[in-house]
Amino acid sequence: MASTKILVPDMGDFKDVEIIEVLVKEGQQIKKNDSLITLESDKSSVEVPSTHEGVIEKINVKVGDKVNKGDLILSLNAESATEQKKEAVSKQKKVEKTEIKKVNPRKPKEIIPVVPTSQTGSKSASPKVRKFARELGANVVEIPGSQRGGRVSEEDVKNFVRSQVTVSGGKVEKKVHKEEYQHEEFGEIELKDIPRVKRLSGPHLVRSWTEIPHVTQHDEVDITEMERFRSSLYDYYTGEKIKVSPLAFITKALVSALKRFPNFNASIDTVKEKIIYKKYFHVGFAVDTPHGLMVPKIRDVDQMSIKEIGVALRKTSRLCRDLKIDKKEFFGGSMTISSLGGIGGTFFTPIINPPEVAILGVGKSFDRLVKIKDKFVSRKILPISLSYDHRIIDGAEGARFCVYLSECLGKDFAFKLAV
Ligand code: CAO
Repeated sequence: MASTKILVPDMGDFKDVEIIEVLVKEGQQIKKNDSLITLESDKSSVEVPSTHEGVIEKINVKVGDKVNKGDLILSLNAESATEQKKEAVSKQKKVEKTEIKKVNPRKPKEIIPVVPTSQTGSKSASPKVRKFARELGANVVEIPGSQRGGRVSEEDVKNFVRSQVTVSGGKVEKKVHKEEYQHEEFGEIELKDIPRVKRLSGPHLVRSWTEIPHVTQHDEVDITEMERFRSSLYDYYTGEKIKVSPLAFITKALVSALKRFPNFNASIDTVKEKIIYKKYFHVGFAVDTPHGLMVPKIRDVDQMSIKEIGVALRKTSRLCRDLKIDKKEFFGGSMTISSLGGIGGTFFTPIINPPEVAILGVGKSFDRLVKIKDKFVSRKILPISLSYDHRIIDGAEGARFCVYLSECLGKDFAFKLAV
């Protein structure tokens, strides 16, 4: 049996340094360079990495111990690591086989719908961030990281703490809601796991809703002429009707509005206190899938015809539903459209998809009798709901955006969208 001892390394001037965190457990399999403990002195805090791979047999230290160079941290068994690895690989293969059979015939790519968060127990964060989290009484493992690979930043710690507490009358209280009665006290219930896509998007939605001062403006757009044109489209050679979703026209109109109002195609850098203006037009759209809501982007929509947008919408939503979309396609958007028009309903309050600053909600169009020159005529009305970040867009600009969008989809749509 190969037992390896991991000792406290040479840390220069450090003497009697306190262990403030033990990051591993006995029986846990670790890789070379995995962090084992965090040491903290007056000057800084450092994580001590493992010099070997293996399964931890015994941990010889605990939080609060003071250590020096050469002290024993833990002992590892390198052989059982290899065995555990083999077992894990064969288990993983079995799981993959059954899951792939159930979901689709090809191995699905990693799907992260809105925000990249690590689902593993160990979280990556710098010692400085870990120290900061500890000082605020937060456990870094529970904090969703917004950086590459789910790494937790200082800003993430602040956001997490803000979302966990309420301050009233100068008193800080933890937000914990406990139901007074258990659900099963009222009848039969069934417990199910929250689907993975919903688990991942949940914290992102909470962050958006609690941190961004949302304003939602509702409007009605007269799309009679546009709808007449859309339903009259047919293939010149085959004579067959061409089906293009109203969403393709709306997307084209949105790009035109984004060009006119650059504040809507922007993001806020709260650290550097800057506004980032995007010169590209990548429109995100919410796709309802059996796995949960996904928001992929269609790139460079300004360079596409309405027909091409229609094709891209169909192709991208199919990729989402089949779990074949690439993770990167959920990032780097200008603005999002959430269309419930194919389902029903009128107005709603769409939640902004950060780092974007606005989202357009679209309801189902309906017929309405409108008085024009003393006569009642039937017109096709599209309900829209525009949510925007009030830190960067003010109400007047929101209203102007809606008016312009209405013009782009209104009776002169052909002229407006051709520009
Ligand atoms: N008014 C009236 N009819 C509309 C419409 C509207 N605003 N938008 C679409 N339709 C019609 C389409 O023309 C189509 O009619 P036909 O079958 O006669 O051609 C039908 O409704 C179905 O459209 P669709 O929804 O399948 O396709 P789409 O291109 O309009 O939308 C997509 C694509 C991916 C956005 C949609 O499938 C979807 O997933 N919508 C849900 C989005 C969602 O969940 N948003 C909420 C996010 S917040 O939780």
